Amino acid sequence: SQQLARDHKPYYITTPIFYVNAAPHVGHLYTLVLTDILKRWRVLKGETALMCTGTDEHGLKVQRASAKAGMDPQLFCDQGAALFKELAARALVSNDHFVRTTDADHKDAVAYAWFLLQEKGLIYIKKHEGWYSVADEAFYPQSAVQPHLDPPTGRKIMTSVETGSEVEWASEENYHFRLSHFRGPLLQFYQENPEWITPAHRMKDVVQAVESGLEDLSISRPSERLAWGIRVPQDNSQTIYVWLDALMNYVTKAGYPWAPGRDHAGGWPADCHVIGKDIVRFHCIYWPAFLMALGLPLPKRILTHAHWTLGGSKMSKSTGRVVDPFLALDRFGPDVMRCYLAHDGGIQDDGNYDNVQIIKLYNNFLWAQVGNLVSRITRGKKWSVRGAIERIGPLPASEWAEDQGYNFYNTLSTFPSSVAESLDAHDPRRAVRIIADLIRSSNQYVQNSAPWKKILDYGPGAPGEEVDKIVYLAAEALRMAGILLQPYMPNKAKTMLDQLGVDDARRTFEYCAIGRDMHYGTPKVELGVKYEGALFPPLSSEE
Ligand code: ME8
Repeated sequence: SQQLARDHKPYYITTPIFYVNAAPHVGHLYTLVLTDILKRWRVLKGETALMCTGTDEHGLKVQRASAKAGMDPQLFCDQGAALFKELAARALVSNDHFVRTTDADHKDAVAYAWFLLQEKGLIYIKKHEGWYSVADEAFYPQSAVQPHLDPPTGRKIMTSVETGSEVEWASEENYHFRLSHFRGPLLQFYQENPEWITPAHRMKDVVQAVESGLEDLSISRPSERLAWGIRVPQDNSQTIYVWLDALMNYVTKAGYPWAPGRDHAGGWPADCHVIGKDIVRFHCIYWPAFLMALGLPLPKRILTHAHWTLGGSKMSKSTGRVVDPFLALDRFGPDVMRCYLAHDGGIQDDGNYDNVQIIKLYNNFLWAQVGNLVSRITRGKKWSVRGAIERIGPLPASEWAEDQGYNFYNTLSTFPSSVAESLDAHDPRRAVRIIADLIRSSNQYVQNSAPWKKILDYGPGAPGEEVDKIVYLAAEALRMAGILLQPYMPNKAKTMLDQLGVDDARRTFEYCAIGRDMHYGTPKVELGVKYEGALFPPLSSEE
């Protein structure tokens, strides 16, 4: 099995680790859900997949938040981490790891990396002067800041041009990383891997930033300013920069520093880092440079998504314009929320969060389309899915050529591969829209072929071949859509497949083709499994 672990690296996907300075909001939930959908997609395809999420607990931002709360920083972080853990669980996120930067194994990994960078002569001490943003936990050069009048207080402050957050002047001695050494190797890497960043247009800004020159990076702060963090090994007067500390989380749970021969077992290199577009610089410039410096392979893909806005401006903890994800999960349930976030959330462009749109998606798609088709097909009194399968069996494509269902048959046969293509291209939004379209076409097909008008009474449950064929195709559409909806709505898709009587062992992507499963059709309810009402009951009038 050790040989196996070496040869078959598991698929490894990550979210950013979230700051614990404030409670989670819907933006964090979105990243968690996107990442989980992509992980579950790999599992659906029969791969071994690992997902890591967690919390970023060090740095000035958290230090100040805990002081403001009048709490011991570790207790403050314990509370924050518990909230993010709970969020993941409530949203049915199947993360395998939850990494905290205050974990002992993480601190060891960071200390080891520091030691290695020092050994390689890539760290040196120098006086640093510049602007620091606590909100962004980043240094900015003079050219990247501007004066700003803070309207609520009337104070004149300096802010970052890029993010608008306040910066403060820092003049201190600290350790620097020779980031400038990596300009050439980074540019070469981008050139050889033009699809490394998804969507592709975000690659351009990165290349431009690196081309315009890279300054060495300050990677520590004096401990009297930043006490809450990992101390520089053998120099207690300095604390490691929170982003160097945080980025290392991705290798910590993959087992870094790994024993020789065990490097693949934990999943490194990551197959995909999912991040928001706000932290591209850290993941697409600093992180690959650190990894090159450490002699580690680079992640294979950085999926950068756009933001959720609320009434037009970015949902963000620092502005307080946020939607509480726990309330949203309570109100709509995890499956509906996951579906909404994937369907309306932006990868390319920002999406605006709106309860009215959630209700529309529910009414127009989940209730009117999915729920309706499931109940039409599985609860039809004059036919049965099982009966249709038994009587007509796996009809080859040629059998449909003369049939009115021919077009729909063709749509249905190409549908799984187009969903797969989108998910392989890290586009859960496009994939769920393809599934929604297919369900709509299925309802249309049933509506147009009106099986209820074609019933020939051949005795109980034998409505005639024409009806059997319609029921069979519609059931196949539901079965395949149900299989593909599992990454999006794990619980609802399960109920849907239960209602169709699909065997638990036949719910992987392998079975997602017409005629691949001839065993289903006896709803589990007939086997004694009870349901609580409809799959998607109508919303109460209040909604
Ligand atoms: O940046 N819309 O943590 P963070 C969509 N600790 N996604 C959003 C969002 C919004 N309005 N707001 C936040 C950090 N996010 C660092 C990361 S990783 C080594 C360290 C999501 O708590 C998005 O994924 O500020 C964004 O990148 C992340 O939350 C930032 O979370």
